[in-house]
Amino acid sequence: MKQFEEIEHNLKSKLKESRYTHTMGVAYTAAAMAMKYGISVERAYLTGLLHDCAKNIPEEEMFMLCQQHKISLSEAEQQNPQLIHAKLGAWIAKEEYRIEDEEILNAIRLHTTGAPNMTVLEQIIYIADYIEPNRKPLPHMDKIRQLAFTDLNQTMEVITTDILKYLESIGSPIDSMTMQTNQYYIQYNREKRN
Ligand code: DGI
Ligand code: FE
Ligand code: FE
Repeated sequence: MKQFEEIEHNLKSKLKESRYTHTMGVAYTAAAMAMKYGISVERAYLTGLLHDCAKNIPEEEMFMLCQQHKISLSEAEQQNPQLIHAKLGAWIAKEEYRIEDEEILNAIRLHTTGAPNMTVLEQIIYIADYIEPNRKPLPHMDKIRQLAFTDLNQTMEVITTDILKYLESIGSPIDSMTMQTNQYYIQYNREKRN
């Protein structure tokens, strides 16, 4: 998108090529989902662009930046530094990219673990991150991609359930927020059915 050319150019220099490709995939997928769910296409695209802006910062530097700027880290984040890019990304979006829209910053902050009761934009970014066309094929991806354009709350349940299964299978530490997100959407969808 023309108005975001400068950000795109900047991200291209900061991210690995495959990460930049993924980033563009998330931006366009989020834009398409915004059309379907009736929210701002520009905001969805911009959030997609920035969601992984901290992804290729070396681990030591991530820890240093968090300490410097008093960004507190959970147990799981300390054990698994890959999780930090979400929080740190929100900080960079604000300080370096001058984003002041709190919902955009929150969508970046929550894009890895999710959270209970997310807004439509937050859900779209979380889901677009998982389904964008450049993602390597994951279990029942075709179904999830269809569901993403049918029902956001159900998609949240399916994706978080798959992620938890995967993390358990590889014995990776699970952030309590990932757990809470899954439980929230299971409960939400159950109540809606009744
Ligand atoms: O940055 P991306 O690769 O585009 O995707 P992402 O931000 O969703 O994060 C990558 C990984 O984080 C993904 O494989 C799922 C994983 N993840 C989500 N919640 C947790 C988690 N990993 C751990 N260890 N613990 C979690 O609670
Ligand atoms: Fe990410
Ligand atoms: Fe991503």
